[in-house]
Amino acid sequence: MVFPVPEAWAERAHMDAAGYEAAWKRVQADPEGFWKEVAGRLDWIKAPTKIKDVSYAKEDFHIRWFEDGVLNVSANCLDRHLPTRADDVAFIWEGDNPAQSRKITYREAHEEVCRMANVLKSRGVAKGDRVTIYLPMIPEAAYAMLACARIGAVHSVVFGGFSPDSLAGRIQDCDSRLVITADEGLRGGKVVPLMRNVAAALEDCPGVDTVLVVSRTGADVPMKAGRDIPYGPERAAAGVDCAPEPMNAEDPLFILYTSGSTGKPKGVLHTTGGYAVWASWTHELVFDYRPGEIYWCTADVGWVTGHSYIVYGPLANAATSVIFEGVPNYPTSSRFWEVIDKHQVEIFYTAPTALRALMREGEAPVQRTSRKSLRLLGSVGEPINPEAWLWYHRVVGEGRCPIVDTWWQTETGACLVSPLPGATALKPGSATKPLPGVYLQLVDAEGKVLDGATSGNLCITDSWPGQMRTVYGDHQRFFDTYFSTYPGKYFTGDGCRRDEDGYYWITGRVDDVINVSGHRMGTAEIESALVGHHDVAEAAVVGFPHDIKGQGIYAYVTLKADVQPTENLRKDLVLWVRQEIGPFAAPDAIQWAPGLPKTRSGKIMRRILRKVAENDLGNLGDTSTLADPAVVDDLVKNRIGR
Ligand code: 6R9
Repeated sequence: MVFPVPEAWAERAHMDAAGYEAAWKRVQADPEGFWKEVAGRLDWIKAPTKIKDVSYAKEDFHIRWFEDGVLNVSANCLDRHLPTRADDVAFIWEGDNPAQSRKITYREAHEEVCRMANVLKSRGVAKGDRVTIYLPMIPEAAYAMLACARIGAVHSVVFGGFSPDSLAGRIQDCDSRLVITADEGLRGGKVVPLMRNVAAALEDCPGVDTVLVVSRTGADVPMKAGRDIPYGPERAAAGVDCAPEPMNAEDPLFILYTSGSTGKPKGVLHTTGGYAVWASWTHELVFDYRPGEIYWCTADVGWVTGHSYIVYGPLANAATSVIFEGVPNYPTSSRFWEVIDKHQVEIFYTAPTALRALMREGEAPVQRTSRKSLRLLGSVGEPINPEAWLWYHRVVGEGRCPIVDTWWQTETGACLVSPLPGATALKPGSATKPLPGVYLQLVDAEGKVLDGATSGNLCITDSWPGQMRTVYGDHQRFFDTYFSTYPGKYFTGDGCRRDEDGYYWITGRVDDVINVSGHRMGTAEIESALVGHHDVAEAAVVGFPHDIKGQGIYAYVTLKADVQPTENLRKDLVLWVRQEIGPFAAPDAIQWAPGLPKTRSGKIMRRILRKVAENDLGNLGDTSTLADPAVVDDLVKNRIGR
């Protein structure tokens, strides 16, 4: 099934089909000239003359873009729009409670960012310092990011759903001295005890000397004298101007922690010039954005999608960007569509998991709204199944809105593979084609390059400006994780099919990363939480297909010898993981496993565990190399059916 480019889109688009072909030709013929021109979309204090300097080779590994350029990202997102667009709306904030919403102009956003930047400076934050941001979806979250960018501090936003332990680990890893949080958050009518979590986290973070506490609910939360400072009075006393710090293109902009297949989360580090160019260019191309259009990305700023497509990309393009505090099904499952009508949203960008959950409620909650303002729909975070795609297209978009299914990662900074609404015919479930200058390759397990219509592991053979530059504090881990599996290439960790038309279909992770409701998690993290419980001897976690979440979490748990498996213990373990990592990491199924299938060298055979969890029992493969093949029979017999 193919949906051709609507004529009206081809006519208005920044890049139509011919433009896409032409851009590919130019970037191949003259990459330096091409990227120099793309970089020209930003305001540079000193324009770059050195454009690209990259080697993926082990001996000479480095990635540098625009390296002699100087700019400030906050000035690009705010100051440069003031002469002509000061009264345009930068943010529309829609509260969890539908009665609360607010518009913030570029003039106001600039002032708020300057105030917060001045508060940070007055508290001793200097260029290069790390600041941890643990805020709900309120405008202050965007102000905090931009305030850091303004003074050259490196922000690390931690999603408000993370537990005190997870927060503490992230604060320690990047050595933040200052944390910005709120008294409480509000989501789906429930309170999120942010300040309480921070206080608990800081028991293990002696390096933090200052916590700025934004008032969201006004609740009376415990404040430690000398350390915890209400932001309100500081803001009121701060100056409304703060000169943006000139930053080198390769100076760090932010760190964002993400899960990998092994060990603790990695601090993905993005730098200033390349990231800003990539977020802004892709936001304009993929959403065919023009200033004045109302644009809503439903992500949380705690994830990369919120960084690139709520804050940096849209603001660099003088967009009106909606910040939504709530959830799709509160107060009712019409909420998304009501917000679209209320603010006349034209471009709407969300995750397949939300669509699948809303689909389950039927068409009525959608049909009672108008949605006439919508022109373009987007999807991100996980593969979108054709059924959900078609529902999104037919019911939400009433058949008139193209869908951009955007594939990318925290590591890639912003979109790499996506349709362009005026250029690309759509196939439901396919992220379609790479953006100009993104060189995809499929390889087999041995690294052999696969041509034509085929399936394989997705690699990228050359750099793009928005590529991450290092794992904070562990450059070796950066190389080992992404560039050592297939030497000379960036390995994405995703499996992918390419069809006869050269369209790409991402099939999901091929490593031990699972994607649960668009939340990316390492199975190792959940295992280590489980093993931290005093009754657990060993645990292995795998994903299984889940109708709404995309993937669910299936945990095999071996208890200590003297512990009885009970229903209470099962509940206790679910609660334990929620507390250790966050509610989104709670296992969907826990199977008591007297033994785990291991090779004679002691390696857990996850392939078998995955098959059992998927109920693909006819297909367990060779179990003869197991130390004790009998454990498999027990696993199959006691499998949790869902
Ligand atoms: C932006 C973001 C990255 C992983 C990625 C892939 C999956 C994201 C997708 C998609 C299929 C899409 N993913 N977008 N899979 N189609 N359109 O989600 O970043 O949280 O780092 O996750 O998400 O598996 O490798 P991140």
